[in-house]
Amino acid sequence: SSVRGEVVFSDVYFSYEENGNEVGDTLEEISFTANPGETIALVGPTGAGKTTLIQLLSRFYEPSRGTITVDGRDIRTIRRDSLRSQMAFVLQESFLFQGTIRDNIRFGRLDATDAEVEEAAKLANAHSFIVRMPGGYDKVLGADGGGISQGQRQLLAIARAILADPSILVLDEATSSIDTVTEIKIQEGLQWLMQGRTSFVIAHRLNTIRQADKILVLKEGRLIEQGSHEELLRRHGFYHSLYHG
Ligand code: DGT
Ligand code: MG
Repeated sequence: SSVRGEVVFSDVYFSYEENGNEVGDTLEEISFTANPGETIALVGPTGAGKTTLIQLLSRFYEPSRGTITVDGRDIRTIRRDSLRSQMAFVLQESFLFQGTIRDNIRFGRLDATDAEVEEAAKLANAHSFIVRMPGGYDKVLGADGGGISQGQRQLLAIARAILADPSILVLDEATSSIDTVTEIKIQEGLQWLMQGRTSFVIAHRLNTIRQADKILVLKEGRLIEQGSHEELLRRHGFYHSLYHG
């Protein structure tokens, strides 16, 4: 079908291992449904398990109990590369490799034409900064993305994700300062990118959280509350106390 990107966690547990020993449950009893196209905000204190939960979704780690399905299929039955090709990641430190800007964007879909790369860069609001740089799309980036700012890295990651056209998106919002103009460009690019895709956002900005279809509130590895911003405020629980400081 055309509607894709349903994600269901059913009673998922996970423990990190150290020297072959499990170190206690990092995630416990995690159950939720993300419907196709929804934006899911993950919130909770540092160490709550937000990043770990996302890593289970991409099979970077495997749950010790419970199941995760994508579009009805247990992800253990999906090859990792095939699973990951359904997903795109826009992280705080987005991954760039040594190569041209064009090739870094094209990493989203290796058979894309130059025209498709530039179209994606325009939709991501990255085109204008790229063409202003010496070399433009052919500028070679260092392995550390040298020569471009953190905000510009994110714009490139958004362009790459638009080109990849995944059904599931994972975003880790920046906490560090990005200049206002770049921040607006990032937000616009993300809005375009997130349309019609299931998006998991490790959210730091209040606006993102308020606009999410569903907020998952994690605390010490447990999903203690879930619902919309309004629903959670009405509960007067942990989210309410987070929100009101
Ligand atoms: P953040 O990014 O600081 O807001 O925190 P979260 O919510 O992303 O937390 P997460 O998933 O990184 O960590 C959850 C717990 O798991 C926390 O107690 C630290 C622990 N942990 C994270 N990564 C590892 C790892 O690679 N090995 C071990 N042994 N423990 C880890
Ligand atoms: Mg984290």
